[in-house]
Formats: sequence, structure tokens, C-alpha cells
Amino acid sequence: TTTSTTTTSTTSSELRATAARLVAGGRGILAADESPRTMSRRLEDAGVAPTEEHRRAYRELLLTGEDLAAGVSGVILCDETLRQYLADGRPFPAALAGAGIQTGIKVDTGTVPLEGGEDGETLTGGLDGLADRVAEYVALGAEFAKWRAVLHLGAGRPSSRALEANADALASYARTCQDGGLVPIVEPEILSAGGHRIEVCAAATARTLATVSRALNRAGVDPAAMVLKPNMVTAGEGARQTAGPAEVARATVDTLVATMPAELAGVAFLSGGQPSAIAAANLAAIRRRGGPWPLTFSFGRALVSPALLAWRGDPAAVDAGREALRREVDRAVAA
Ligand code: 5MM
Repeated sequence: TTTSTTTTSTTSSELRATAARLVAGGRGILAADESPRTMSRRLEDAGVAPTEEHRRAYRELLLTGEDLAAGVSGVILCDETLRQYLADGRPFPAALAGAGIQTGIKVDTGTVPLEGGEDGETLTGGLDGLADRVAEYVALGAEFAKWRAVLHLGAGRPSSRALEANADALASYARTCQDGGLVPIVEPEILSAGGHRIEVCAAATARTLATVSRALNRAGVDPAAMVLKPNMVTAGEGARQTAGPAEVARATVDTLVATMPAELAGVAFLSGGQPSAIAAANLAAIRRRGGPWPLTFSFGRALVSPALLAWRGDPAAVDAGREALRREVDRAVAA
């Protein structure tokens, strides 16, 4: 018993240190974990053939830019990229570690329709065999993981059923990761589609985070060894009246403070389809307002979309793609 207690507490302090490193010093996380299907769609939209090699080459472009570690503490990969190699033969996790960047892995398996849910509601899956996959990912060099729950807003959504089911899944995932040696990133995303006012998003985000917080607590997840990845509280994409950065910051920080434990290692926001400049301006205002935790970014599209458009599969445009990424990372860090 003594041995196992000692082992657990050592592991837990290592996990806490890993989580703290991910959100320290203004650096943030790059979400480059689009599944092969999503990545293929994005490549096609940019006029690039959706092959495994193009997905690999694009990730190599993103992750091997000079001094990426100045602004990026960790990169989230999908299973395919985690097992791929750079042109020089190094596996992606080894190349990232060599550059001073932690490797993350998306472990959810995507969404399925939620039985008994409201229109279009889903449950994120991936708990089957998760402990074994976590063990394999640790062996392959991953230090943290990500699971994204997707919630809709409007027309009775998010329903209590969707909230409870997704929060329970997030909590089981987080506990399994911590038990297996990975820091979980817990991502309950409320999609920004709709014409709602910011107050509506604030209320839904508060209900969501309170439900997630209770589920994490019930599952015995250590808040100091995880990172929360929430949406910012904003008006809907199609709202007639948008909310400026100061209003977004106030609503976002107040909602987080009211619902999440002060022991959390940190908060890393998703960009949720906001244009890069707006995501960065909102993050800057959120940081100025401040909270009991480090506040940073875990952006996907807001960081990589300009890079993909600059590259478009042209080997001669790799540097242009890297510069585009660098500009967006600098903007998010400076925020
Ligand atoms: C990068 O996209 C991630 C998921 O891709 P799949 O839908 O193919 O699994 C996504 O979870 C992303 O990490 C988050 O939504 C944050 O990305 P944004 O673009 O919202 O910042």
C-alpha cells in the first residue's frame, strides 16, 4: 500500500508540473489534431489533394518552424500524425521534444448522435479501451491528451441530457488519463453558431462548466493536473449586435471564476472559428482582466488557417506557410 501511494503521489506531482508548463509564460497550445477526415476536407478546400503524405507534409511545415517553442508550449496531434515521421526520419513526438515542445494526443473518437437529445445533439465517444491507448501513447512520447465535447446552443439546447452525458464522458476520460500518466485537456465547446446575444452564451457556458466541474469532482480528477479548454463567451456568429473584447473578457472570466475550482492548472481557450485577429484581441482582453489561473490559447483554426492558405501544397511555399503561422502565434502570445 505504501509503495502504491508513493508512486501515485509522484506521478501526480509530475502531472501537475507538466500541466503547469503547458500554460506558463504566456505560451500556448497549438491544436493540430484534425482527424484525417477533417484535415482532408481542409486540404481540399485549399486546393490540395487529400492524401496521407500531404497531411504529413502540412504538419511537418507547421511543427518544424524555427523557434516555434518561443510561443508554443505544446502541440495536439491526432493518432495518424503521432505515428508519422519527418522527412529526416524522426518521429513527430521526438522532433517536438527536441524543440522543447510537449506532445499532446487527441484521444476522443468523435461524436455520435445522442439518444434522447435535442435536435443534432451528440455525445463524444472514445472511452472503450482508453486506458490501453493511453499507455501506448505514453510509450510513443505523448505527455498530454485532449477530448472535445460539442454542445449546441438554441432550441432547447444544450439539453440537460447532453450536458450530463458529455460531462460524465469528459470526467471519465480525464480520470483515465491521469491514472495512466497523461495530463488531460478537458474541452467542452459550445458552438458559436446562431444569432444569440452574449448573455445567452454566458448562461449556457455557466451551466456547462458547472456540470463539468461537478462531474470532474465526482470522478476524483485532480484539477491541478489538468487544463480546461473552454469557448470564450461571445455573441453568436450571426448576432446583429456583436460583443467587443472588454465585454467578452468580463463575461468569460466571470463565468469561469463562478464555476471552476481555483486549483485548476490553467485555462487554454479554443478559437471556435473566430477570425485570428478577433480571437487574439479577445484573448488579450481576457488576460488583462485576469483570473486565479494562467489564461492562454489552445487555438486550431485561428493559428493554422493562414498557414494552410499560404502553402497550398506548394513545396516552394513552405517558408511562407511557416511565416504565416509564426505571425499568428506571435499575435496570440503578445495578446
Ligand atoms: C483542430 O480541430 C480539432 C478537432 O478536429 P476533428 O473535429 O477532426 O476531431 C478541434 O477539437 C480543435 O482542437 C478545437 O475545436 C479547437 O480548435 P479551434 O479551431 O476551435 O480553435
